[in-house]
Amino acid sequence: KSPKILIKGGTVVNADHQQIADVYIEDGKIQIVAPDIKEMEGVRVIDATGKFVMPGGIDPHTHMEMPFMGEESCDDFFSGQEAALSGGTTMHIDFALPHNGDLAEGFRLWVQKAEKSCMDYGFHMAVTKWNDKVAQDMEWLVKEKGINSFKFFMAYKGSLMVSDEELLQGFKKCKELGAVPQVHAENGDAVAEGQARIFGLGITGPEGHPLSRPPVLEGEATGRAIKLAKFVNTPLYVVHVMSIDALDEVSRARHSGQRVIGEPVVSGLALNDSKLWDPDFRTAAMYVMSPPIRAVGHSQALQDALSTGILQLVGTDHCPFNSKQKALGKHDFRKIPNGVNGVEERMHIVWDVMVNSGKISVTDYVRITSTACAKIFNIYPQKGAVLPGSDADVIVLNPNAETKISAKTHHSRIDTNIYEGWGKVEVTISQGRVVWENEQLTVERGSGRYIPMKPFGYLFDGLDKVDATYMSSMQAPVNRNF
Ligand code: DUC
Ligand code: ZN
Ligand code: ZN
Ligand code: ZN
Repeated sequence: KSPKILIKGGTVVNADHQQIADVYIEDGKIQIVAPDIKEMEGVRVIDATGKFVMPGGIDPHTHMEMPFMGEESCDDFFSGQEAALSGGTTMHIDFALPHNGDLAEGFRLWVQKAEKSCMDYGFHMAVTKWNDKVAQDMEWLVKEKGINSFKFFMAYKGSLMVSDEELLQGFKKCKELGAVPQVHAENGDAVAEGQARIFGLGITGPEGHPLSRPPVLEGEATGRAIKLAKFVNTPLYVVHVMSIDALDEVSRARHSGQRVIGEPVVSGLALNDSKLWDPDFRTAAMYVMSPPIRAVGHSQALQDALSTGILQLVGTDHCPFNSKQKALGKHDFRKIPNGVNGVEERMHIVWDVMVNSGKISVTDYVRITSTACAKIFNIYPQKGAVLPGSDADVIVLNPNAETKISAKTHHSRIDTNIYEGWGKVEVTISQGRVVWENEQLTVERGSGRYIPMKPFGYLFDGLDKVDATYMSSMQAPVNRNF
Protein backbone atom coordinates (compact mmCIF):
# COMPACT_ATOMS: atom_id res chain seq x y z
CA LYS A 1 0.00 0.00 0.00
CA SER A 2 1.18 3.45 -0.87
CA PRO A 3 2.48 5.47 2.09
CA LYS A 4 0.92 8.68 3.36
CA ILE A 5 3.40 11.52 3.46
CA LEU A 6 3.16 15.06 4.79
CA ILE A 7 5.92 17.48 3.81
CA LYS A 8 5.78 20.30 6.35
CA GLY A 9 6.95 23.87 6.51
CA GLY A 10 8.79 24.18 3.22
CA THR A 11 8.49 26.76 0.48
CA VAL A 12 6.44 25.09 -2.23
CA VAL A 13 7.65 26.26 -5.63
CA ASN A 14 5.87 25.95 -8.95
CA ALA A 15 6.86 27.59 -12.21
CA ASP A 16 4.48 30.50 -11.65
CA HIS A 17 4.20 30.83 -7.87
CA GLN A 18 5.81 30.08 -4.54
CA GLN A 19 4.31 29.93 -1.05
CA ILE A 20 5.06 28.48 2.35
CA ALA A 21 2.79 25.45 2.53
CA ASP A 22 2.53 21.79 3.42
CA VAL A 23 2.08 19.03 0.87
CA TYR A 24 0.02 15.94 1.57
CA ILE A 25 0.67 12.85 -0.55
CA GLU A 26 -1.31 9.63 -0.77
CA ASP A 27 -1.92 6.96 -3.43
CA GLY A 28 0.98 8.24 -5.49
CA LYS A 29 -0.69 11.63 -6.00
CA ILE A 30 -0.40 15.03 -4.45
CA GLN A 31 -3.68 15.42 -2.54
CA ILE A 32 -3.46 18.75 -0.76
CA VAL A 33 -1.21 21.80 -0.95
CA ALA A 34 -2.10 24.23 1.85
CA PRO A 35 -0.61 25.96 4.89
CA ASP A 36 -0.69 24.12 8.24
CA ILE A 37 -2.11 20.73 7.32
CA LYS A 38 -2.79 18.80 10.51
CA GLU A 39 -0.51 15.85 11.33
CA MET A 40 -2.49 12.62 11.52
CA GLU A 41 -1.70 9.13 12.69
CA GLY A 42 -0.13 6.86 10.12
CA VAL A 43 1.22 9.78 8.15
CA ARG A 44 4.96 10.09 7.75
CA VAL A 45 6.10 13.70 8.27
CA ILE A 46 9.07 15.20 6.45
CA ASP A 47 10.29 18.51 7.83
CA ALA A 48 11.13 20.90 5.01
CA THR A 49 11.55 24.05 7.06
CA GLY A 50 13.97 26.40 5.33
CA LYS A 51 13.95 24.24 2.22
CA PHE A 52 12.25 24.23 -1.17
CA VAL A 53 9.59 21.69 -2.11
CA MET A 54 9.44 21.34 -5.88
CA PRO A 55 8.28 19.12 -8.69
CA GLY A 56 10.86 16.43 -9.40
CA GLY A 57 13.15 17.17 -12.30
CA ILE A 58 12.26 15.94 -15.78
CA ASP A 59 15.24 15.27 -18.00
CA PRO A 60 14.09 15.61 -21.61
CA HIS A 61 17.25 14.05 -23.05
CA THR A 62 18.90 10.77 -22.04
CA HIS A 63 20.42 7.74 -23.75
CA MET A 64 20.28 4.71 -21.42
CA GLU A 65 21.85 1.49 -22.74
CA MET A 66 22.17 3.07 -26.14
CA PRO A 67 24.10 1.16 -28.79
CA PHE A 68 26.43 3.77 -30.24
CA MET A 69 29.80 3.82 -32.00
CA GLY A 70 30.28 0.09 -31.44
CA GLU A 71 29.61 0.33 -27.71
CA GLU A 72 26.61 0.63 -25.41
CA SER A 73 26.25 3.53 -22.97
CA CYS A 74 27.10 2.13 -19.55
CA ASP A 75 23.96 3.10 -17.61
CA ASP A 76 20.96 0.89 -18.19
CA PHE A 77 17.42 2.03 -17.35
CA PHE A 78 17.85 0.90 -13.73
CA SER A 79 21.27 2.34 -12.89
CA GLY A 80 20.58 5.49 -14.88
CA GLN A 81 17.32 6.02 -13.01
CA GLU A 82 18.96 5.36 -9.65
CA ALA A 83 21.39 8.08 -10.60
CA ALA A 84 18.52 10.37 -11.64
CA LEU A 85 16.51 9.83 -8.45
CA SER A 86 19.48 10.46 -6.19
CA GLY A 87 19.87 13.79 -7.98
CA GLY A 88 16.22 14.85 -7.77
CA THR A 89 15.10 13.86 -11.26
CA THR A 90 11.94 11.77 -11.21
CA MET A 91 11.22 11.36 -14.92
CA HIS A 92 13.29 11.22 -18.07
CA ILE A 93 12.49 11.00 -21.75
CA ASP A 94 14.88 8.61 -23.46
CA PHE A 95 15.66 8.47 -27.15
CA ALA A 96 14.51 5.15 -28.59
CA LEU A 97 16.40 4.25 -31.76
CA PRO A 98 15.03 2.33 -34.73
CA HIS A 99 16.29 -1.25 -35.00
CA ASN A 100 17.92 -1.65 -38.42
CA GLY A 101 15.88 1.33 -39.54
CA ASP A 102 12.62 -0.12 -38.22
CA LEU A 103 10.84 2.21 -35.77
CA ALA A 104 8.30 -0.33 -34.52
CA GLU A 105 11.07 -2.84 -33.74
CA GLY A 106 13.09 -0.13 -32.06
CA PHE A 107 10.14 0.85 -29.91
CA ARG A 108 9.60 -2.76 -28.80
CA LEU A 109 13.28 -3.04 -27.95
CA TRP A 110 13.14 0.09 -25.81
CA VAL A 111 10.03 -1.17 -24.04
CA GLN A 112 12.04 -4.27 -23.10
CA LYS A 113 15.07 -2.31 -21.97
CA ALA A 114 12.85 -0.15 -19.76
CA GLU A 115 11.17 -3.08 -17.96
CA LYS A 116 13.79 -2.80 -15.22
CA SER A 117 12.83 0.82 -14.54
CA CYS A 118 12.40 2.24 -11.04
CA MET A 119 10.93 5.63 -12.00
CA ASP A 120 8.64 7.11 -14.63
CA TYR A 121 9.87 7.61 -18.15
CA GLY A 122 8.78 8.40 -21.68
CA PHE A 123 10.31 7.98 -25.12
CA HIS A 124 11.20 10.10 -28.08
CA MET A 125 11.78 8.07 -31.24
CA ALA A 126 14.58 8.72 -33.72
CA VAL A 127 13.97 8.67 -37.47
CA THR A 128 17.10 7.67 -39.39
CA LYS A 129 15.77 7.22 -42.92
CA TRP A 130 12.60 7.80 -44.91
CA ASN A 131 10.13 5.41 -46.55
CA ASP A 132 6.44 4.44 -46.33
CA LYS A 133 7.03 2.00 -43.49
CA VAL A 134 8.70 4.74 -41.43
CA ALA A 135 5.74 7.03 -42.03
CA GLN A 136 3.27 4.27 -41.01
CA ASP A 137 5.26 3.46 -37.91
CA MET A 138 5.34 7.11 -36.89
CA GLU A 139 1.59 7.18 -37.12
CA TRP A 140 1.26 3.99 -35.07
CA LEU A 141 3.64 5.31 -32.43
CA VAL A 142 1.73 8.58 -32.06
CA LYS A 143 -1.78 7.19 -32.22
CA GLU A 144 -1.28 4.03 -30.19
CA LYS A 145 2.00 4.09 -28.30
CA GLY A 146 2.24 7.43 -26.56
CA ILE A 147 5.08 8.98 -28.58
CA ASN A 148 4.78 12.65 -29.49
CA SER A 149 8.29 13.60 -30.59
CA PHE A 150 10.70 12.38 -33.25
CA LYS A 151 14.40 13.13 -33.46
CA PHE A 152 16.36 13.61 -36.66
CA PHE A 153 20.16 13.42 -36.67
CA MET A 154 21.76 15.87 -39.09
CA ALA A 155 25.17 14.40 -38.14
CA TYR A 156 26.69 10.88 -37.89
CA LYS A 157 27.14 10.39 -41.62
CA GLY A 158 26.79 6.77 -42.68
CA SER A 159 24.74 5.71 -39.68
CA LEU A 160 22.08 7.94 -38.12
CA MET A 161 22.24 10.98 -40.41
CA VAL A 162 19.29 12.00 -42.57
CA SER A 163 19.36 14.10 -45.75
CA ASP A 164 17.46 17.38 -46.17
CA GLU A 165 14.87 15.48 -48.21
CA GLU A 166 14.36 13.01 -45.37
CA LEU A 167 14.24 15.86 -42.86
CA LEU A 168 11.58 17.61 -44.90
CA GLN A 169 9.42 14.48 -45.24
CA GLY A 170 9.85 13.77 -41.54
CA PHE A 171 8.90 17.32 -40.55
CA LYS A 172 5.78 17.13 -42.71
CA LYS A 173 4.72 13.88 -41.09
CA CYS A 174 5.36 15.28 -37.60
CA LYS A 175 3.25 18.31 -38.43
CA GLU A 176 0.41 16.11 -39.66
CA LEU A 177 0.54 13.95 -36.51
CA GLY A 178 0.96 16.78 -34.02
CA ALA A 179 4.34 15.42 -32.91
CA VAL A 180 7.31 17.66 -32.15
CA PRO A 181 10.24 17.21 -34.54
CA GLN A 182 13.63 17.40 -32.85
CA VAL A 183 17.04 17.83 -34.43
CA HIS A 184 20.59 17.01 -33.53
CA ALA A 185 21.97 19.91 -35.52
CA GLU A 186 25.48 19.58 -36.90
CA ASN A 187 26.37 19.45 -40.59
CA GLY A 188 27.32 15.76 -40.85
CA ASP A 189 29.02 16.01 -44.26
CA ALA A 190 31.23 18.82 -43.03
CA VAL A 191 31.94 17.03 -39.75
CA ALA A 192 33.20 13.99 -41.70
CA GLU A 193 35.40 16.25 -43.80
CA GLY A 194 36.67 18.10 -40.74
CA GLN A 195 37.52 14.88 -38.95
CA ALA A 196 39.53 13.58 -41.91
CA ARG A 197 41.31 16.92 -42.20
CA ILE A 198 42.26 17.17 -38.50
CA PHE A 199 43.31 13.51 -38.31
CA GLY A 200 45.31 14.00 -41.50
CA LEU A 201 47.24 16.80 -39.80
CA GLY A 202 48.40 14.25 -37.23
CA ILE A 203 46.06 15.45 -34.47
CA THR A 204 44.79 12.13 -33.14
CA GLY A 205 43.96 12.95 -29.48
CA PRO A 206 40.68 14.12 -27.90
CA GLU A 207 41.46 17.77 -28.76
CA GLY A 208 40.88 16.74 -32.37
CA HIS A 209 37.22 16.25 -31.51
CA PRO A 210 36.24 19.90 -30.94
CA LEU A 211 38.67 21.07 -33.64
CA SER A 212 37.01 18.86 -36.23
CA ARG A 213 33.42 20.02 -35.62
CA PRO A 214 33.49 23.75 -34.75
CA PRO A 215 30.48 25.89 -33.76
CA VAL A 216 29.93 27.10 -37.33
CA LEU A 217 28.75 23.59 -38.31
CA GLU A 218 26.26 23.57 -35.45
CA GLY A 219 25.04 27.03 -36.41
CA GLU A 220 24.63 26.05 -40.06
CA ALA A 221 22.58 22.94 -39.31
CA THR A 222 20.49 24.69 -36.68
CA GLY A 223 19.65 27.48 -39.12
CA ARG A 224 18.88 24.98 -41.88
CA ALA A 225 16.55 22.93 -39.70
CA ILE A 226 14.81 26.07 -38.46
CA LYS A 227 14.24 27.30 -42.00
CA LEU A 228 12.90 23.95 -43.17
CA ALA A 229 10.59 23.91 -40.15
CA LYS A 230 9.40 27.37 -41.12
CA PHE A 231 8.78 26.19 -44.68
CA VAL A 232 6.69 23.27 -43.34
CA ASN A 233 5.09 25.49 -40.68
CA THR A 234 5.86 23.08 -37.88
CA PRO A 235 7.25 23.73 -34.40
CA LEU A 236 10.85 22.59 -33.92
CA TYR A 237 12.85 21.47 -30.90
CA VAL A 238 16.62 21.80 -31.14
CA VAL A 239 18.33 19.38 -28.75
CA HIS A 240 21.64 20.18 -27.07
CA VAL A 241 22.22 23.78 -28.14
CA MET A 242 25.95 24.02 -27.35
CA SER A 243 27.20 27.16 -29.11
CA ILE A 244 26.52 30.84 -29.61
CA ASP A 245 26.24 30.06 -33.31
CA ALA A 246 23.27 27.74 -32.76
CA LEU A 247 21.81 29.99 -30.08
CA ASP A 248 21.79 32.96 -32.48
CA GLU A 249 19.72 30.95 -34.96
CA VAL A 250 17.21 29.94 -32.28
CA SER A 251 17.05 33.49 -31.01
CA ARG A 252 16.47 35.03 -34.44
CA ALA A 253 13.73 32.53 -35.24
CA ARG A 254 11.95 33.11 -31.94
CA HIS A 255 12.10 36.86 -32.38
CA SER A 256 10.43 36.48 -35.75
CA GLY A 257 7.62 34.56 -34.10
CA GLN A 258 8.64 31.06 -35.08
CA ARG A 259 7.91 28.26 -32.62
CA VAL A 260 11.41 27.01 -31.95
CA ILE A 261 12.42 25.44 -28.65
CA GLY A 262 16.11 25.37 -27.74
CA GLU A 263 17.42 22.90 -25.16
CA PRO A 264 20.84 23.51 -23.64
CA VAL A 265 22.36 20.64 -21.65
CA VAL A 266 24.26 20.83 -18.37
CA SER A 267 27.65 20.16 -19.90
CA GLY A 268 27.18 23.08 -22.27
CA LEU A 269 25.95 25.36 -19.48
CA ALA A 270 28.62 24.56 -16.93
CA LEU A 271 31.81 23.46 -18.68
CA ASN A 272 34.26 24.58 -21.32
CA ASP A 273 36.53 22.71 -23.70
CA SER A 274 39.82 23.19 -21.83
CA LYS A 275 39.90 19.65 -20.40
CA LEU A 276 39.87 18.24 -23.94
CA TRP A 277 43.49 19.42 -24.15
CA ASP A 278 44.46 17.60 -20.94
CA PRO A 279 47.61 15.57 -21.65
CA ASP A 280 46.04 12.63 -19.78
CA PHE A 281 43.91 10.78 -22.35
CA ARG A 282 41.55 9.33 -19.74
CA THR A 283 40.71 12.80 -18.44
CA ALA A 284 40.32 14.42 -21.84
CA ALA A 285 38.22 11.60 -23.32
CA MET A 286 35.61 11.95 -20.56
CA TYR A 287 34.65 15.30 -22.08
CA VAL A 288 34.04 14.00 -25.61
CA MET A 289 30.42 14.44 -26.63
CA SER A 290 28.67 15.81 -29.70
CA PRO A 291 28.16 18.59 -30.40
CA PRO A 292 31.39 19.31 -28.51
CA ILE A 293 31.66 21.21 -25.26
CA ARG A 294 32.73 24.63 -26.52
CA ALA A 295 35.41 27.22 -25.74
CA VAL A 296 35.05 29.64 -22.82
CA GLY A 297 32.25 32.14 -23.50
CA HIS A 298 29.65 29.88 -25.07
CA SER A 299 28.37 28.56 -21.73
CA GLN A 300 27.83 32.09 -20.38
CA ALA A 301 25.83 33.00 -23.48
CA LEU A 302 23.68 29.89 -23.05
CA GLN A 303 23.07 30.72 -19.38
CA ASP A 304 22.01 34.25 -20.31
CA ALA A 305 19.67 32.95 -23.00
CA LEU A 306 18.04 30.65 -20.45
CA SER A 307 17.56 33.52 -18.06
CA THR A 308 15.91 35.72 -20.69
CA GLY A 309 13.65 32.98 -22.04
CA ILE A 310 15.31 32.53 -25.42
CA LEU A 311 16.10 28.96 -24.33
CA GLN A 312 13.36 27.10 -22.48
CA LEU A 313 14.55 24.04 -20.59
CA VAL A 314 17.63 22.05 -19.64
CA GLY A 315 18.48 18.47 -20.58
CA THR A 316 21.60 16.40 -20.10
CA ASP A 317 22.24 14.14 -23.11
CA HIS A 318 23.22 11.64 -20.39
CA CYS A 319 25.08 9.01 -22.42
CA PRO A 320 27.93 7.77 -20.23
CA PHE A 321 30.82 5.62 -21.39
CA ASN A 322 33.39 4.40 -18.88
CA SER A 323 37.11 4.85 -19.32
CA LYS A 324 37.61 1.41 -20.85
CA GLN A 325 35.05 2.25 -23.53
CA LYS A 326 36.53 5.69 -24.09
CA ALA A 327 39.97 4.06 -24.50
CA LEU A 328 38.83 2.60 -27.82
CA GLY A 329 39.71 5.98 -29.26
CA LYS A 330 43.14 6.22 -27.66
CA HIS A 331 44.85 6.59 -31.05
CA ASP A 332 41.99 8.13 -33.00
CA PHE A 333 39.60 10.71 -31.53
CA ARG A 334 37.00 9.65 -34.10
CA LYS A 335 36.61 6.32 -32.27
CA ILE A 336 36.04 7.74 -28.77
CA PRO A 337 32.40 6.91 -27.95
CA ASN A 338 30.59 10.27 -27.73
CA GLY A 339 28.80 11.04 -24.51
CA VAL A 340 29.00 12.38 -20.97
CA ASN A 341 27.11 11.85 -17.71
CA GLY A 342 24.66 14.36 -16.21
CA VAL A 343 21.31 12.86 -15.21
CA GLU A 344 22.41 12.67 -11.56
CA GLU A 345 23.98 16.12 -11.54
CA ARG A 346 21.59 18.24 -13.58
CA MET A 347 19.44 19.63 -10.77
CA HIS A 348 22.49 20.59 -8.71
CA ILE A 349 24.38 22.19 -11.54
CA VAL A 350 21.47 24.20 -12.84
CA TRP A 351 20.91 25.41 -9.28
CA ASP A 352 24.52 26.50 -9.02
CA VAL A 353 25.05 28.13 -12.39
CA MET A 354 21.59 29.69 -12.70
CA VAL A 355 20.11 30.33 -9.24
CA ASN A 356 23.18 30.73 -7.04
CA SER A 357 24.66 33.02 -9.65
CA GLY A 358 21.57 35.22 -9.46
CA LYS A 359 20.61 34.71 -13.10
CA ILE A 360 17.15 33.27 -12.43
CA SER A 361 14.54 33.00 -9.68
CA VAL A 362 13.63 29.79 -7.90
CA THR A 363 10.33 29.67 -9.80
CA ASP A 364 12.25 29.89 -13.06
CA TYR A 365 14.45 27.05 -11.84
CA VAL A 366 11.34 24.87 -11.56
CA ARG A 367 10.24 25.97 -15.00
CA ILE A 368 13.49 25.09 -16.77
CA THR A 369 14.14 21.82 -14.91
CA SER A 370 10.61 20.43 -14.94
CA THR A 371 7.51 22.41 -15.94
CA ALA A 372 8.59 23.55 -19.40
CA CYS A 373 9.42 19.98 -20.35
CA ALA A 374 6.05 18.72 -19.10
CA LYS A 375 4.26 21.38 -21.12
CA ILE A 376 6.21 20.89 -24.33
CA PHE A 377 5.66 17.14 -24.26
CA ASN A 378 2.05 17.51 -23.16
CA ILE A 379 2.11 15.76 -19.80
CA TYR A 380 1.42 18.85 -17.68
CA PRO A 381 0.04 19.00 -14.96
CA GLN A 382 0.35 15.25 -14.36
CA LYS A 383 4.05 16.07 -14.26
CA GLY A 384 5.92 19.31 -13.68
CA ALA A 385 3.81 20.74 -10.85
CA VAL A 386 3.18 20.49 -7.12
CA LEU A 387 -0.60 20.74 -7.41
CA PRO A 388 -3.47 18.62 -6.10
CA GLY A 389 -3.94 15.78 -8.59
CA SER A 390 -0.40 15.83 -9.94
CA ASP A 391 1.77 12.73 -9.67
CA ALA A 392 3.65 12.71 -6.39
CA ASP A 393 7.08 13.27 -7.93
CA VAL A 394 8.43 15.81 -5.48
CA ILE A 395 11.83 16.86 -4.20
CA VAL A 396 13.08 18.69 -1.16
CA LEU A 397 15.99 20.91 -2.07
CA ASN A 398 18.17 22.47 0.57
CA PRO A 399 19.88 25.58 -0.80
CA ASN A 400 22.44 25.38 2.00
CA ALA A 401 23.27 21.68 1.65
CA GLU A 402 26.83 20.63 1.23
CA THR A 403 26.36 17.25 -0.37
CA LYS A 404 29.11 16.57 -2.84
CA ILE A 405 29.08 14.91 -6.23
CA SER A 406 31.92 12.48 -6.76
CA ALA A 407 32.75 9.42 -8.85
CA LYS A 408 33.36 7.67 -5.51
CA THR A 409 29.76 8.06 -4.34
CA HIS A 410 27.62 8.64 -7.43
CA HIS A 411 25.06 6.08 -8.63
CA SER A 412 25.73 6.03 -12.34
CA ARG A 413 27.87 3.13 -13.53
CA ILE A 414 30.35 5.48 -15.17
CA ASP A 415 33.75 5.24 -13.44
CA THR A 416 34.60 8.94 -13.75
CA ASN A 417 32.67 12.18 -13.16
CA ILE A 418 33.07 15.46 -15.01
CA TYR A 419 31.16 17.26 -12.21
CA GLU A 420 33.17 16.53 -9.06
CA GLY A 421 31.99 18.72 -6.17
CA TRP A 422 28.33 19.79 -6.72
CA GLY A 423 25.10 18.76 -4.61
CA LYS A 424 21.72 19.94 -3.15
CA VAL A 425 18.71 17.58 -3.36
CA GLU A 426 18.05 15.98 0.05
CA VAL A 427 14.80 14.08 -0.49
CA THR A 428 13.29 12.61 -3.64
CA ILE A 429 9.73 11.30 -3.69
CA SER A 430 8.81 9.30 -6.77
CA GLN A 431 5.32 7.91 -7.38
CA GLY A 432 4.47 8.91 -3.81
CA ARG A 433 7.31 6.95 -2.21
CA VAL A 434 10.45 8.31 -0.58
CA VAL A 435 13.24 6.90 -2.73
CA TRP A 436 16.18 9.13 -1.74
CA GLU A 437 16.83 10.36 1.79
CA ASN A 438 19.90 10.64 4.06
CA GLU A 439 21.94 9.86 0.96
CA GLN A 440 20.32 6.45 0.73
CA LEU A 441 18.37 5.07 -2.22
CA THR A 442 15.35 2.81 -1.73
CA VAL A 443 14.08 1.82 -5.15
CA GLU A 444 12.26 -1.10 -6.63
CA ARG A 445 13.27 -2.63 -9.92
CA GLY A 446 10.30 -2.80 -12.26
CA SER A 447 8.26 -0.13 -10.47
CA GLY A 448 8.87 2.50 -13.17
CA ARG A 449 5.93 3.38 -15.41
CA TYR A 450 5.82 4.34 -19.06
CA ILE A 451 4.14 7.75 -19.35
CA PRO A 452 2.35 7.99 -22.70
CA MET A 453 2.40 11.45 -24.26
CA LYS A 454 -0.41 12.80 -26.41
CA PRO A 455 0.10 14.68 -29.69
CA PHE A 456 -0.94 18.26 -30.47
CA GLY A 457 0.54 19.91 -27.39
CA TYR A 458 0.49 23.67 -26.94
CA LEU A 459 3.16 24.24 -29.59
CA PHE A 460 0.55 23.28 -32.18
CA ASP A 461 -2.21 25.56 -30.89
CA GLY A 462 -3.61 27.64 -33.73
CA LEU A 463 -0.93 26.54 -36.15
CA ASP A 464 -3.47 25.11 -38.60
CA LYS A 465 -5.07 28.57 -38.91
CA VAL A 466 -1.87 29.85 -40.42
CA ASP A 467 -1.56 27.02 -42.92
CA ALA A 468 -4.11 28.34 -45.40
CA THR A 469 -2.28 31.58 -45.99
CA TYR A 470 1.12 30.24 -45.14
CA MET A 471 3.00 30.23 -48.43
CA SER A 472 1.94 33.75 -49.23
CA SER A 473 2.75 35.00 -45.73
CA MET A 474 6.31 33.82 -46.25
CA GLN A 475 6.77 36.33 -49.05
CA ALA A 476 6.75 39.18 -46.56
CA PRO A 477 10.06 40.62 -45.33
CA VAL A 478 9.45 39.85 -41.65
CA ASN A 479 12.84 38.67 -40.64
CA ARG A 480 15.01 41.76 -40.32
CA ASN A 481 15.42 42.01 -36.59
CA PHE A 482 18.93 40.71 -35.97
N1 DUC B 1 25.84 12.91 -28.74
C1 DUC B 1 26.51 12.31 -27.79
O1 DUC B 1 27.50 12.85 -27.32
N2 DUC B 1 26.09 11.10 -27.36
C2 DUC B 1 24.92 10.48 -27.80
C3 DUC B 1 24.38 10.99 -29.04
C4 DUC B 1 24.80 12.35 -29.38
O2 DUC B 1 24.25 12.96 -30.26
ZN1 ZN C 1 22.49 14.40 -30.31
ZN1 ZN D 1 13.89 38.19 -26.68
ZN1 ZN E 1 21.51 12.98 -27.27
